[in-house]
Amino acid sequence: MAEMNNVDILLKSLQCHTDIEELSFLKDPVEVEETGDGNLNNVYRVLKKDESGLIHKSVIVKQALSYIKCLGEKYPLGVERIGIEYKALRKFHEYSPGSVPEVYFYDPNSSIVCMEDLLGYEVLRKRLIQRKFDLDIAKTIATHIAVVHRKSHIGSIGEEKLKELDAEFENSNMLSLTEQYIFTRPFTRGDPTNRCCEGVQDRLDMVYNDQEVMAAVQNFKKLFLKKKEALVHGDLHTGSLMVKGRDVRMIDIEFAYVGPCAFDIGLLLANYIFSYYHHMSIPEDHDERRKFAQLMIDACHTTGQTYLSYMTSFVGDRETYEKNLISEIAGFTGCEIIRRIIGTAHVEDLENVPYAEEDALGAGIRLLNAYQRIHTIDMLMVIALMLIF
Ligand code: ADP
Ligand code: SR1
Ligand code: MG
Ligand code: MG
Ligand code: MG
Repeated sequence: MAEMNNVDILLKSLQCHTDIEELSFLKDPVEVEETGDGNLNNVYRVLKKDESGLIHKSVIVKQALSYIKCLGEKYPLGVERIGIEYKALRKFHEYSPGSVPEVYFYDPNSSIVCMEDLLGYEVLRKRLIQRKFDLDIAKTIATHIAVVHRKSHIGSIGEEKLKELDAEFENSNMLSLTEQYIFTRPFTRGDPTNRCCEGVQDRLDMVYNDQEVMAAVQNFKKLFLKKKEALVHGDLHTGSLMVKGRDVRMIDIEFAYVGPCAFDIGLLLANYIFSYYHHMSIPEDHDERRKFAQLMIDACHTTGQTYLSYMTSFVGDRETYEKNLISEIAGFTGCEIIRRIIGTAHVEDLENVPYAEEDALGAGIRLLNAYQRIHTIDMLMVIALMLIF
């Protein structure tokens, strides 16, 4: 059960919005459960049960804290991000209806956003660990994000409109969080927020002594900060996707900003690759796990194919666009892989699975060494996973 004081604040805020149909049940007594499992925010389910004890009505309340939750109060973080998440939920819905939960209201005083409860949906990362996935899901995810990118792309809306979008989604706190925790601290030897398992500890020189890797990270940090291409999700890993059957929703859009499209796709591919190493590293159910690992390779191909089919129709020189995009995707994939292993924010797929982090680290290093000559998803996967035919 959540802390009383805070719950009172949340409920007070909710009481002001019972005119919204989906929130009218809040006039009656309700229960509050904490359901957040992320690195940054508190997430609550506010619910009313029926006579048989089943949830009858519910909503999700996400509350921004003024510090980085997973690191503690000594690491401040502005709460304005929750306002960005509210705007992004509305914008993503406008561009791609049904791709995100419906959002009900935003209260800047209590730093909360209230949205549809995706009850019955499961976080994709958990499903991948349980081997519950098929390529239609990969296709839907790639389509959701492609539609958002396409509808906000400089190539389709022009420079002036993109500037307006850039101002609307000015998200400097979160940009500097990503700049720090993806592109800087993990690549700084001895940074106090870094952590890694013993096996990786022995391999850290492979990152820090590799001049190409270190130069590539600088290049991708710059690209992340400077390239204004489209409205991007900004944290599109498999913990930011919820799935029920074939239905998929993107959640956790507090990092949204106008940036490079390849950043979203790079994060997504890196997280499919984590699942690949997860299953390849577990000896039990060997054949089934190998099959599932192959499905993760296919998911990366499907993502690339589906995404490109939405994007290449309006970009002019298709070949050049595609080559550049995939090279950028390779670089961002490499950065995400490495930071999840030696930075502060790890992933459940790899942690505590013997050799998974050591092996996946190699994939990140190879991608950052080779990104300039990676122009197809096929090449990206061959280099990342050292596939030999
Ligand atoms: P954080 O920014 O802290 O990572 P998230 O937005 O990712 O927070 O939410 C954390 C968790 O809360 C999710 O992994 C999911 O389990 C749950 N959650 C978030 N939004 C919803 C929603 N709309 N419906 C159901 N569960 C949700
Ligand atoms: C301190 S880094 C925390 C991480 O969690 C968020 O979900 C983002 O991925 C961020 O990089
Ligand atoms: Mg999250
Ligand atoms: Mg090298
Ligand atoms: Mg988040």
